[in-house]
Parts: sequence; structure tokens; C-alpha cells
Amino acid sequence: MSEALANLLNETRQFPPPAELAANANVTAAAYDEAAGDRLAFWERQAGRLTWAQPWEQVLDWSNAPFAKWFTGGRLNVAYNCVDRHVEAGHGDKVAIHWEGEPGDTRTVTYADLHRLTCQAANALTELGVTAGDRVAIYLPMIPEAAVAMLACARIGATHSVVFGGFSADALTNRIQDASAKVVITADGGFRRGKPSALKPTVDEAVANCPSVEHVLVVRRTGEEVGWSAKDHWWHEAVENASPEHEAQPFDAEHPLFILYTSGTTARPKGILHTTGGYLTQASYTTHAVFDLKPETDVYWCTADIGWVTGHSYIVYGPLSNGATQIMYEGTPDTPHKGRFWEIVDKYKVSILYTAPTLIRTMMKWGEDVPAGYDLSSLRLLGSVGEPINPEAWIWYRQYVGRGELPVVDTWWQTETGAMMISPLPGVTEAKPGSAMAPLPGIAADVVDDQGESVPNGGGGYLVLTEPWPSMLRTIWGDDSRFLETYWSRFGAGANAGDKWVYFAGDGAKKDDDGHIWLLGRVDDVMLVSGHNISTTEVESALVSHPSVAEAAVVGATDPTTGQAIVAFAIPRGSAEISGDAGEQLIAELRNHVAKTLGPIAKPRQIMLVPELPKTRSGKIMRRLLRDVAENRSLGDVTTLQDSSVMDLISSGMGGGR
Ligand code: 6R9
Repeated sequence: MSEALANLLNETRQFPPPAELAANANVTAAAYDEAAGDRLAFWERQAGRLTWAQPWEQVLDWSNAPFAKWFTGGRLNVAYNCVDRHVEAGHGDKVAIHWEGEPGDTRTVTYADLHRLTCQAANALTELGVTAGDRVAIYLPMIPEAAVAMLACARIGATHSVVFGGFSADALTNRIQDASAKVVITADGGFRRGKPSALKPTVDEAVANCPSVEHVLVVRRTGEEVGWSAKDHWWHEAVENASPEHEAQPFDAEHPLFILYTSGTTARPKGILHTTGGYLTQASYTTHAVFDLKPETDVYWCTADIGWVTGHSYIVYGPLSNGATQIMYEGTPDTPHKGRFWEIVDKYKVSILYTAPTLIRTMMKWGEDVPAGYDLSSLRLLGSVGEPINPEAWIWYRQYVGRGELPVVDTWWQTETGAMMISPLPGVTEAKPGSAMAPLPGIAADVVDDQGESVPNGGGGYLVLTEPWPSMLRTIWGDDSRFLETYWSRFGAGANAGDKWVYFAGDGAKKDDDGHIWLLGRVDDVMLVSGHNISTTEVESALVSHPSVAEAAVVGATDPTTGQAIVAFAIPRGSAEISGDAGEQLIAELRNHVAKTLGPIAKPRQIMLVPELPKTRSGKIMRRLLRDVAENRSLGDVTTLQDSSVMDLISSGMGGGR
């Protein structure tokens, strides 16, 4: 890339924390000072929030950088920290999970229940020959057994690899093979969009090509007929008949806890490896700090799927290590109706909600009347993760879900970082809509130019992490050289970095005049227009700031004069007209609106009004496919697309507009 990112968007609104939240916040501004004073001592104190069987000798061993070791010599059991210690402290009757099935069936799982189930599953896995260090693949719908399966693995030191239940047999096969998983835990199926959606046939197809798999454990969820082989065991027979007694053994702080394959909007999936002590320390601390979680009174809900890192860190390990009461929901937000999420918030009196921009923009498209039909007064804090949140979506979220009062924490992190890295602290930060604001206490991040030099305030470039952090990935499973190459070779230990290792996150970012950080999308998605690097996120935010647009995706398409030209795809809001003259008029208006908001350099060459956008199954826009459309190419790999019919809709709508 020839030039650092142009800094176009000028968003000046700012919202201080509610006074009451600030006065009672778990974490205050003092945390920044403490961590700035002695970062390692700060993390050492956060590790002390966990229960260790044996204390560590050294906080960080960076002698073999960038292969980190945190809390060396320390020993602990993750499941003990997430379950047993809460039961031992007398909270066995406390609800851990209020589970809501899509068809409306429910289950209540207390910490005592979770303890019994986890012990039984640990015994069942041991019975099947699983021992510490073995890999177990988990391919389940959003049912309590998903959390139980992960905790049972952690309990016996088996490394889990959760594969999202929407992935195909090929994707599952690759992941099982890459990790040489010995056991697969799955279900007959789950409920999605009002009907049973089978999982077992996909597992059967995958296992046929995976000689490492010795056993398959099958949860009965839908009750539909399934094929059966000698490797298959029913969960309700193997687990529910197993002994509920199991003593958790402590494992080394660097024992592998899980492998998770990145959502990868582009390249071949990478098996990101996380270990035990540092990961749990940061997942647990950030849950406490960023959500201001009060386990006695809060009802927490993270709407992610357990197949993504957000589900790992903020459904399972973060909330449970803090003893939270949370919601787990099996299905989609519009089944059986578009108010399903708000109905759940209302029913369980959810106080902390953590969701994704894609969902907020979908809710904007459906209109504010939908949330207005429910009592959302229990909410006290809102969070966002997964993509840059456009300022207008942030404002909508605060206004129509948060009564115009609640803090919104926009949390930047990645599968690789394991836990939140850049985010407001809800009791401290005066948040700006669209900005993740500042590195959390104990985290060091910067924005650098092509040469790796820190950019001044007002400048744009690449987001980097400049100090190791406890929940950092330890490597790419089985591929240390790809680990070095992908994350540490761009700026790491190079001339400008001195002998310092600099982690390249792959995201564009800018610093505003106050030094606050704005994420600008993946670097692969940045556009180069007449020699200027322009962020897709900023142009998308400008489009979404127009009252007729709910959601937008922007790509750079080859252009004979400007190198790349900006091509936009926009979904109109609610009832906005999209066809004929009205459509042409809206397009003209939107092009001018972007030029006025960001400057003439950002005026899209072409805007297409579309009913949907292509997204990965975790809700990230797949700009690569839109680039194929914009450049009239046949589509590349669509296997990670959530709904492949979307591309037909978009392609058939082409030709109109300009
Ligand atoms: C947690 C998760 C990581 C990528 C990351 C970035 C984007 C996530 C964001 C955000 C702007 C935020 N991303 N949170 N961009 N603001 N608050 O999503 O992990 O699936 O590995 O994706 O998601 O581009 O690099 P993962």
C-alpha cells in the first residue's frame, strides 16, 4: 500500500457514562494508571481473580518471542474456575444458564447442574479414552450441552475445537483433520428458522474421511431419525449414566485449552491456539471490567454462537468464570417473529446485552417500532463486537434499545487476541459513536504507517499491538512459520521497531485529534482511489448516515482512470423505494450525500440498491464477493457465506442504477 489511510470521517458526538454506573463501576480510571505503572504487575493482580492450584513463578516469559508464555509454572483448572468454585462458595442454586430453544422450550441450568453435567461429561469422555492433550471436535447447536462439552474438555485437559454448526461437511472435515480430533461431539440437529436442521448427516460425511476419529457422541435435540455407526454413542446414555463425581486436575498455565479456526473472510482457515492461564485471566477480567458485570444482580446475554470466539470468551469462559447468570438462545432473531430478541430481554430482564453491528443494522431495517413493543427497562449496558459499528447504528442502538441513556461499549478484538483489547470502560469513558476508543488497561496498541512509524493524532494507517498480552494466540496449530509470517513479519522486530515484536492485526485504523482509535475495516478491503487509501468503513458509515439507508457495503473496483473506484451496495431502510425513477433519484442523492459528508474523493462511482448483502456466518460482510460482482467476475469461494442465494439476488439486480 502506497499511502496511509485517508482520514475522512468527522464524528464529534460524545456520551459520558451514566452517573450511577460511574459511581458503582467495577473498574475506574485508576486501572489505566495502575497498568501504565507496571503492566505485568497489573496482569498478575488480574490473574489473582482466578483460583490457582499452584502459583506462577514468572508473569511473562518473552525470551522466545513472539512465542509467549504467561504465568509460567502456575497450575489451574479452567472448569474448576468456571463452575466448582462457585458451587463451593454456596452459589450452587444460582442460575448459570437460562436457555431458550427456538421453538420456545426452555431449560434452567444452575451452577450445581452445570457442575454435575460437566463432571458426567468429563467421565464419559475419559471412558471413551480421551486424555489430556487429545483434541475433541465440537459441532453442536446452541444448547447447554455445547457449554458442558467445552467445560468437560477443559476439565480433563483435552483441547477442544468448536466448529460452527452451520459449516459444511468439507469445512468440518478439514478442521477435524487439521487437529487430528479423536472424538466428535454433535447432535441430531438443532432448530433454525422454525424447523429442525440436521447436523448428524454432516458429521457422518466428515467422519468417513477422518481416520483420527474414534468416537462420536450424539446429543438428542430434535428427535429426528439419524444414521448410526459403530463409532456413535448417544450423549444421554454415555453422559447421563456416568458418575457425577469427578475431581478436576490442575493443568499447566500454558496447557492448550482450545483451537479455533478463524472466520477468515479471505484465506485458508488458521487454527488459532489458545492456552489456559493467560487466556482465562483476560477473558475473565474483561468481562468484569468492560461489562461491569455484577454477578449477584445482572442478567447477561451475548447473542453470538458458541462456534465463534465471542461465544468462547463471552458465553463460556468470561461470564462463567465470573459466576454470571446468562441467557443462551438457540435460534434466529426473526423466528417466529422480528421481536424475538426483545421478547427474550423482556422475559428474563436482561441487563447487559452484547451483540453485533450486523444485527443492529438489521434491527434498524426492521424499524424502531419492533423494540418499542417490549419492556427493555431492565437493560443497563449495551455492547457491540464483530465489525466496525457505523456511528448511526451506534446512535440507533443507544436510542431505541438503550432509551437514549445507556452506555454502548464497542469492543475491538479478534480470535487471535482471545479477549477484548480496545474498548471503552463503561464507567469511565466518554464514548464516541463508531470508535472503540482506547486500549484497555494492560494493553498496548498503536496505529502505524507503511514504515511502522506511529502516526500522529489525526493520522491513519494500520492497527498494531506493541506489547504481548495474556490471552494472545500462542501459534497457529501445527504451523509456527505461518504464525510468524501472518502476524509478526510485517512490522515485527524490523528496523523501525527496534528489537520490539509488533503484532500486525490486519485492520486499518485511525487516531482522531484526541488520540482515540477508530477501526476502519480489514486492510484487504481498503480501497486505493487516485493514490489515496480510503476506508470501506468510512464510506459505509456515510451511506448509513442517510435516513434511507439501513446497511451498506463498499468495495474498490478496478478503474482505468482512478486505479480503483468506489462501488457501493446499499440496503434501503424500511419502506424506502428502490426501483425505477425513485431508485435513480435515491442513488443520485446518496452519491452527493457521501461527497458532502466525506469529500469528493469518496464519492462512489456507482451505487446499487440491493435487498441483502453477502455475510459470513458470523455476520461480517464479504466484500470480496461484492468485488467480484463490481468487476464482473465469476464469484470466488462462497462456502463461508451465510446464505448463498443472496448473491443471486444481488447479481440479478445489477444493470440498474449506475
Ligand atoms: C471478536 C471477533 C476479528 C475481526 C477484526 C476486525 C473485526 C471485531 C470489531 C471489529 C471494528 C470492532 N472487528 N470487532 N472491527 N470494531 N469492535 O469478531 O473476532 O471473528 O476473529 O474477527 O473483526 O476486523 O480483525 P474474529
